[in-house]
Amino acid sequence: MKPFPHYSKRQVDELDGLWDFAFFEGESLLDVEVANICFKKRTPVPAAFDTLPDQRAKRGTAAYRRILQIAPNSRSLLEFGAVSFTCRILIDGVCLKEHFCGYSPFEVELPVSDKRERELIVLADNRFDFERTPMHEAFFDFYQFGGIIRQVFLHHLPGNAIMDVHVDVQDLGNRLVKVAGRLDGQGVQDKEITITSLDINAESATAIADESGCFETTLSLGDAELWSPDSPALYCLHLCCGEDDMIVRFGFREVKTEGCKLLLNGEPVRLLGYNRHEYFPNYGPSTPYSQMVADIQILKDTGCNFVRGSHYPQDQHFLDLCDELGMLVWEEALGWGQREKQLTDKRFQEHHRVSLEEMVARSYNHPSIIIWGFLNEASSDEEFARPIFEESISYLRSAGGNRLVSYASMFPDKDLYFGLCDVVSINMYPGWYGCEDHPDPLSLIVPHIRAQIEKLAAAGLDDRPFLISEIGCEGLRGWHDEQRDFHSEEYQHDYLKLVCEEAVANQNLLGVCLWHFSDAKTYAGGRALMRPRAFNNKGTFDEYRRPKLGRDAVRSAFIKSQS
Ligand code: ADA
Repeated sequence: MKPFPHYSKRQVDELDGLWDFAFFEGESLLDVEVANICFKKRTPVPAAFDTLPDQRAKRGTAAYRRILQIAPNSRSLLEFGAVSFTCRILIDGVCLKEHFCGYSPFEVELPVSDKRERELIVLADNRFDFERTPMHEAFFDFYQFGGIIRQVFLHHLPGNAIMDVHVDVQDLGNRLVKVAGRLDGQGVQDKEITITSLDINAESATAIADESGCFETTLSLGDAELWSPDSPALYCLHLCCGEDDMIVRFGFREVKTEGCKLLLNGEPVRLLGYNRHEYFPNYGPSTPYSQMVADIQILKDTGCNFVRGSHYPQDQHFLDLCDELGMLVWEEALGWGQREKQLTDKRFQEHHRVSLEEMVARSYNHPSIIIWGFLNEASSDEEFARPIFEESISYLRSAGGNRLVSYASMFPDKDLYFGLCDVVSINMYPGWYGCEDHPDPLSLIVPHIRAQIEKLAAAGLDDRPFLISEIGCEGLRGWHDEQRDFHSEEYQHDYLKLVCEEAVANQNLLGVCLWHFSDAKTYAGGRALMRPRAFNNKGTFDEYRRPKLGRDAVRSAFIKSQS
């Protein structure tokens, strides 16, 4: 199944299935001699190769091969959902692309050939190597898997192909949308693109491509309903030009801030939800589609309207589901705790910039995404971070459509860039980290939240919404303790109860995004010292989505706030 956009004329092949495979343990993709690879094995795509028994937990370079059937002398393009960490894409032995962020979607156009059979080789290297892949670091508090972790599609393109279509709501009241895109190919100037609604009986619009192929027009869909979590109305537009077409899906909604409130379609909304890692046992980051649906059902059942895709761009299937089932989303680029070494490194800066562009390009039309984020818990308290923070914020503002911009900070008292954001977002762990000698750590939580609100007001930052972007504590499922001590389900229950009741009652908060939805695998070896089972156990659900005691506390606070 293909996530949106869809096509009815253009042929798009799903390349799911068994690919030829070889694995070079410990080796960099630079050291693998492609011409000499002996593809003795077969492996499934999509999947993280290091979740499979043959390579479980190994690091090195995986080589994948697949023969593509493409009509001779015709255009074609490969769409990759994500290849982790760093990869090379080769066609008929020639490297067409190197890609450096393991969670970002990207595309590669193939050179035209008179051959029908084309050999695709993908090299995916999951070793940590700052010099080559500075976006991925071993210190991130989540296990980073390798391989072709999301779906791959082969687009058979006509001479002129419709690309990069963005739909923007221009006038919510009149249900007016602007549709912009690009016709790619030779002699595109003056070509007509017709745009028709597939759901609403409205007049089609026509756009004319300029000399660079760009086109833009507006369309009014008079009877359309608004999109919201409670009523996630979606509409499809069919763009046609000659032999090519594209079906884009969008929703009518508007997000903005007014003082410390967030308004969705003019109505204030509180954000109540979870941070979620894309992780399920045995599949790692390649969560099955049905599990994504289950996760959204669980989130809704717990009274949530909001999910933060921590800490990387989400699978397009998950975002499609959030659009369809009605879940507000914070979508962020890959980042975790980067410091001076990374933030001032030219390669890191370049890869980060590309990953923001890839995220925005691919996720633009999802009405569910209301916040763009980036660089979770990076050094936002330091001047050396100014260029990357300023550039990222200004890029997301100008290119990101109708969305708010934020980042999750761990330096609330010294943060330098809050003033540039639409929403101030703070990760905090009162009553968990740093309270070793306190007799009653739970008593720290509510005062800490309230003090934070006062500090933001004193700094003049109460003119915009304040979101608790992370808060939580560990609870080991099945570990019960009469003393309700650390790591027990009881302590986690009491913790979440205090947090959620405060979050729904305190009018100075935009809401809370709990850390986190379900337990997820993290550091291996010695780095797992503070992480029993080598998992981040702060999930309200364990890795199989079995609820812990805290679920009821969250649910009753969140659901009460809806009534
Ligand atoms: C941070 C970080 C999370 C997780 C959390 C924790 O806030 O953003 O990814 O590591 O801490 O569990 O300590």
